[in-house]
Amino acid sequence: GQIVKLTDYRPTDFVLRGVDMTLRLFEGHADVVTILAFERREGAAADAPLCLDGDELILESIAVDGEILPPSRYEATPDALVVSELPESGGFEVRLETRIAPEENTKLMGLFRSNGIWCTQCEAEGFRRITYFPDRPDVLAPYKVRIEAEKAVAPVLLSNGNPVEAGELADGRHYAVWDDPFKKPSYLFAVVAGDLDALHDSFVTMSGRTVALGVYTEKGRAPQASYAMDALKRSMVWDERRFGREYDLDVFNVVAIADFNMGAMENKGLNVFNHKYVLLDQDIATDTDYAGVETVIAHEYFHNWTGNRITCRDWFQLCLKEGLTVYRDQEFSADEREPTVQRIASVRRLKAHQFPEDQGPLQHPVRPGEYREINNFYTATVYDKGAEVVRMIATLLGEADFRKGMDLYFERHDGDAATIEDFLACFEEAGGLDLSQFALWYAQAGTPTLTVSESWDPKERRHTVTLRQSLTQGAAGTGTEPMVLPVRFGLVGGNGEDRRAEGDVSGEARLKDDVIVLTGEEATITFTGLSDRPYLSVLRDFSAPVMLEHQQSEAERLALGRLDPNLFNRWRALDDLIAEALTSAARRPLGDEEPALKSAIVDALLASADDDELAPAFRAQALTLPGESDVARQLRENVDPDRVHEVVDAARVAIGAKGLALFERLSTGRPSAEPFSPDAESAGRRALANTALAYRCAATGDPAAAVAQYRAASNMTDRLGALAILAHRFAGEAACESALDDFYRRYENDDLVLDKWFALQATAPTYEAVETVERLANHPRFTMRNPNRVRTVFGSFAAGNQVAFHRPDGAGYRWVAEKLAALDRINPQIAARIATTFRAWRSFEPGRRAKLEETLRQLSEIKGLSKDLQDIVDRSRK
Ligand code: B3K
Ligand code: ZN
Repeated sequence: GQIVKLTDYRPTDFVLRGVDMTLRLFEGHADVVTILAFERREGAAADAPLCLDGDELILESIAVDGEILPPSRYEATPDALVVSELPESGGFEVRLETRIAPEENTKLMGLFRSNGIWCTQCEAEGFRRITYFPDRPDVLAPYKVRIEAEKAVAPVLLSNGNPVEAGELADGRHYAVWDDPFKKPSYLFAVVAGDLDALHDSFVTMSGRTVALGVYTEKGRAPQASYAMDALKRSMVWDERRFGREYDLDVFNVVAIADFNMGAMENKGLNVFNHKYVLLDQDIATDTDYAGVETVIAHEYFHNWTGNRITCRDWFQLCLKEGLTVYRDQEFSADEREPTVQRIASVRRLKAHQFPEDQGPLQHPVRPGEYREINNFYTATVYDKGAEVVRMIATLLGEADFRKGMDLYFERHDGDAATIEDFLACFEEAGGLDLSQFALWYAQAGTPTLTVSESWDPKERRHTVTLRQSLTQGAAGTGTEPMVLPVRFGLVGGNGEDRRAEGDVSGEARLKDDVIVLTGEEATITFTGLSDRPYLSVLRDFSAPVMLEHQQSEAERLALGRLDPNLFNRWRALDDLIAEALTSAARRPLGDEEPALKSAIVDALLASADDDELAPAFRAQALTLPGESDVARQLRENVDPDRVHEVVDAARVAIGAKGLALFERLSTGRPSAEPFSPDAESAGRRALANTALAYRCAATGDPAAAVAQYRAASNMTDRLGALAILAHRFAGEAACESALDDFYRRYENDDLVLDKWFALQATAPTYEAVETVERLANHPRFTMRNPNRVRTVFGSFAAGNQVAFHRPDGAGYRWVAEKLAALDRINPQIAARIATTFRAWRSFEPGRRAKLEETLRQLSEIKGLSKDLQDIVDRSRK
C-alpha cells in the first residue's frame, strides 16, 4: 500500500461549491446520482485534471455541464476517476451515476444494511464507496440529499441537516429531501432509511431556538432510548454553560444500529450509533453500560463544534477533533458524576491501552507523520493521549485563559478545516505564552519517565525536590527532546492539609501556584518556611501522561494513602504500592507462594474500603487491583502470564480473607427494595457491593453468595456482577454452568445481553477457554457479520484473557490468527483492530515470544490480506 505523509499535504486543484445527491434505494442495490459544483482553484494549473476517489465503485455515467462525456475525457477504475480537459477557469458541474450493493457491503463502510435498515458510515474514507468524490476532510460543501425508497420498507428517511420536503411517488415509493446549510467534509455525510421507531423530544437553546430531538431505534425498542435522550439534553445544556456552544440546526437525530464498526459516529445532525451505546434499561444493562451511553452520547454531540463546525485539514490532524472531544466528554462526566472517580477511570484506561501502545511497535505520536491505512490510527494515542495533551494546556493556562483560548478557537476557525498549529496559536494568544516546546507532545512518541527525589534539611527546615525527565527512542523514532511537563503537587502535613511554602527554582522549570512546569531535563525546587517535613504529593490528578518514579518510602506513601487531601493521589499512593508489589512478586517463579502484599498494605486498602467518609464509588476503585495486563506491562520483559495471574489472584484471595467480615457486611443486606436509579451515587453503591462480593467468594472459595445474588438480582448490574464471579472463579463448576444456562434462556432474544454471555465465557482465566471460544464461534448465535459479536468473542479472548490466549502450547494464538484471517475477508477494520493484541510479543518469556512471533509471521504471509490487517501485522513485527 501507498504511504501517505503529512509533509506531502497540498490543497486540491478544484474548490467544491456544493453537493446535490439522490439515493434511490431498492432491494439488492442502490442508485446514486451526485451533482458536484466545482471551480478551478485560483493559482491551480489550467490543465490540471479533476481527480476523484473511489473504492470498489462502478461508474454508470458521467456528464459535465449537462453533456455526457466521451471515454477519451475520463478514466474510471474502482478506486479513482480522473477527468481531463475541464474549463480553465470558473465553475462547472459534474454529474455522476454509480450503482452500489449495500446488502453485500460486509465491511460496513459506505452504505450498508443492518437488519434491513440502510445506513452509512463514511469516516474516514467511506464516502468514496458511495460515489466518486474528493474524499478528504479539507473539501467542505453544503449538501442537499434526496432519498427515495419503498414506503412500507423504509417509512423513515433521514439525512444531515434540516428536512425540507417529502412526498409520495409511484409504486408505493416515497421520498424525502434534506438540506444541510453548514459546509461539511464528506466523512460527516449520513443517510439512514428503514422501518424505525423513535423517541421524540425537544430542546430550547440558550438563544431560545427550539430544536426537535429524535432517537431512532429498531422496532419496539424506543423506550430503551430514554436514558440516551436524557444524556443528550444534559450534554446540550453543559456545552452551552461550560463552553458557550449552542446547537445550530432545527433537528438533531440519533439512530441506533445493530451492526456498526465503532461506538458511534458524529455525522452532522444525524449521529449514528452502535445500539450498544443507546439502548438500555435496568434489566438489560449494567451501570457501566449507562456510563458508556452517557459518555458516547456526549462525545458525539460535542463533536458538533469540535469536529464538525471546525474540522481537520487532513487525517494527520485527527487528534484536533478526537483528543479535544475526549477531553470535553471527560470534563462532562466529571461534572455529571464524581470527578475523582472519573479521573481514576480515565487514567486506568490510559495506562491500560495507551501506555502499551506507546511503548511497543505500534508506537506513533499524537499527530502521526505518516500512515498506510488511516483507520488504524483511531487509537488510544490519538484519542486518550490527545485528551491528556489538551488537559495539560488547560493546566498550563488555568481555567479562565483556557476558556479564552477555546472561545478564540471557535471564533477564528468556525467553518475551517484546521490544524494543530491553528489550535495552539489560540492558546498562545489567550495565555500570552509560547507553546513551541509544548508542541513536542504532538510530535514525539513515547511515554516520558518523570523521576522525583526529595530531601529534608531539618536544620534549615528546607525541603528540596528534584525532578528529572527522560524519554527513550521507540519504534516511531521521533526524538527524545525534553518536553513541557506540568506537575501539580502539594506538601501535605501530618494533619492532612496542604502546607504553604515558598519555592525557589533552580534549573529549567517554573513554579506557578501548585504546578511545577518542568521544561528541561532536570530542575530542583527548594521549599522554605516549613515547620517539619511534609509528605510530597506529586503529579496530582495525573497532570501529565508520564511514568512516575517517585523515590518515596513505603511509610510516606501509606501516609499519603490515608491523608492526601487530593483524592486522586490518595488513591494512587496505594495503587502504586500494590502495582509495584505485584510486579516484583511476578518476577519470582511460578508456584512461589510468598505473599505479594505486605500486611501494612492490605490493612491500608481495607481501611479505605471501610471508610464511610469516602464515596462508595471511590472505595470500589480503591479495591480494584491493577489488571493482569498492567502488571505484565510493568514487568516489561520475560512475562509469564500464568505467573502474573497467579500473583494477582493470590493477592485477591489474601485481601478477601483478611477483610472477610467487611466484605460480608458490604455485600449483604443492601436495600434491594430500593427502586433502581442509574445515577452515579447509586451506581457507586452497587459497584462497592459487587467488588466486595468478588473478594468474599475469592476468600471462601464458595460460590453460594454469588449464586444467591444472581438469583435475587433485580437489575443487570447485580446479576452480571454475580455471574462474572461464577464464570471466572468457578468456571466449569455446576454453579457456574447452571447460572450461564439460566442467563442464556432469560436473554436469548436480546443480542446486547447475549454479548455479555459470550464475553464472560471468552474471558474465563482457564486453559480450557481456548476450547470454549471455539465452541462459542460455532454457536448458532455467533456471526462474523456483527462486529459486537466478533469483539465479544475474538476481541475479549485476545485482549482480556491473559491465561488462555497465552496458553503455553500456542493454541490461543493459532486460534485467534485463524479467525482473524477469515474475518479479514468480511470486515478488515475489525480484524485489524483485534490483531493489535499481538503487538506485545517481545515482552514475553522465550517460549511464548517465539510462538507469537511465528504467528505474526504466518499472518503476514497470507495472500490477499487487507491493507488494514497487513499494516498492523507488518508494523507489529518491527
Ligand atoms: N469519529 C468516529 C470514529 C470514526 C472511526 C473511523 N474508523 C467516532 C468518534 O470518535 O466520535
Ligand atoms: Zn470522536
